[in-house]
Amino acid sequence: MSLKVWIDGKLYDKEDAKISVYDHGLLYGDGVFEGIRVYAGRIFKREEHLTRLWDSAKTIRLAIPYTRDEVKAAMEQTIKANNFTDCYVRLVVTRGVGYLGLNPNKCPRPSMFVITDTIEMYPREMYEKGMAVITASVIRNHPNAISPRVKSLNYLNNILARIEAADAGVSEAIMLNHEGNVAECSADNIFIVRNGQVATPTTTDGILEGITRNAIIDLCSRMAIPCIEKTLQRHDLYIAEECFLTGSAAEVVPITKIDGRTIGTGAPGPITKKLSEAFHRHTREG
Ligand code: PXG
Repeated sequence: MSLKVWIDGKLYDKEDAKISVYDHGLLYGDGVFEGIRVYAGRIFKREEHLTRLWDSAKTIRLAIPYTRDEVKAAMEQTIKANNFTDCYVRLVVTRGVGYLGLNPNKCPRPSMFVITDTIEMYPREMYEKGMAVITASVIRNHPNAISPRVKSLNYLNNILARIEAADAGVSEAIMLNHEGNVAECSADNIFIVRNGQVATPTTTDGILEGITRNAIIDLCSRMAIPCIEKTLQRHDLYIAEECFLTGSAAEVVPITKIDGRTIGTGAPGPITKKLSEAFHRHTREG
């Protein structure tokens, strides 16, 4: 049976799930998206993801042509049609079909689609042994251009950072912001640990405010692990005792090498392990 994809109210077989070459999402990257996980049949942090989708759309002046309840129903319908209990959900809203030329007013109706599928970001081994990363030369979006807080359909800076990572023989790249401070990775937020304190860049340091990031901050508070949001420089990364990445797809990934420097002992650290285990428990609680 073919995978079913929801496009504007109808389910299509994956092979037939197509959008127009005149859609401005494709022509100009004019649109927004969300990447969500389903654990044991429950859509993890559903409300947070929907809020971020609507916030992203608001900033790019895109009116989502469905209510929140309709989008929830579309997700449920697509997950059910594919018999998934654990999967990844991609919500995409584009400006819709228009003409050549930027003018968004010539796109009468935004398009929306929902893909449910499996996703594996990094090999299993990296979760156990840790991952090496580099810092990329390409920076995260300037906050006065399209804000990095918007999950837009233009990920070119992030993709260029990933190409730099691949050239260096590693799986991920840390991106700095326009001031040269640490922002985040291509599709994950970053945390460090030093002297028992967890730290992550602030939401104004040029990052997407990750939902997994926020879950980790909450877990730290519940577990009485000190955690602060503060501006970090590359030096802070190099001298960290532990480092890890967080994201809906990646979950919690230990980082053991940055730009050739071994982090801590070179193995995933105790606080990283504790938080990763707590996160996995949390995904099953809802
Ligand atoms: N930063 C960026 C730039 C992201 O794109 C995150 C941080 C982590 O945010 P969440 O809310 O997921 O904790 C993201 C998320 C994909 C994919 O298919 C990408 C993301 C999430 C899920 C899937 O590449 N990016």
